[in-house]
Amino acid sequence: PIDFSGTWVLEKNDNFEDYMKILNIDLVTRKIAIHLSQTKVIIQDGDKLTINTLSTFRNYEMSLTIGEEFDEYTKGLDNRMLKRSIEVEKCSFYLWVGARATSQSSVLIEQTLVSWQGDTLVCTQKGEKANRGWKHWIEGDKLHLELYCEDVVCHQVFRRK
Ligand code: RET
Repeated sequence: PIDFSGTWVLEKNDNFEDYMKILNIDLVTRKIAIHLSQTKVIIQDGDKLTINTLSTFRNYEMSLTIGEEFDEYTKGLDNRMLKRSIEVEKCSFYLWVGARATSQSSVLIEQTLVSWQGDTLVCTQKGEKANRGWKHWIEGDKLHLELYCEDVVCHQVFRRK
């Protein structure tokens, strides 16, 4: 399969505001996040994938195995908890407390799966929000990321650093 590894700098970010809104991200965070320069650092090693979304304000890191369902806790984004099985069960108490500390609402359980669809990496985030997920693909020398939730689509384009 295609190798997404590398450092990628955001150069286009269509509809990010609506995407954050549909995830119920608060106004202050949205106002900051919309102007951020974002850099994705991707390490792809066989079916292991680490995706780091870096900014001067906050980072978001995700480590996963392609084809294996896992819990995702979207800490610092919409703070939804995406339930994982065995491994994370051990520290689920801490995740739980962390989630409660940052959010007044109850903790929501979602499950995330990333898999290949041809040369596109497709992620589904099952949980409270319908039709939530993202897709990564490469076109020419650009990395594309489509983030979607319900009827909102955000399209990001990155160039290699
Ligand atoms: C930032 C800054 C703080 C506020 C928000 C952010 C959004 C991050 C997102 C990351 C998505 C990452 C994915 C990676 C897959 O390749 C930039 C951390 C809301 C939406 C889907």
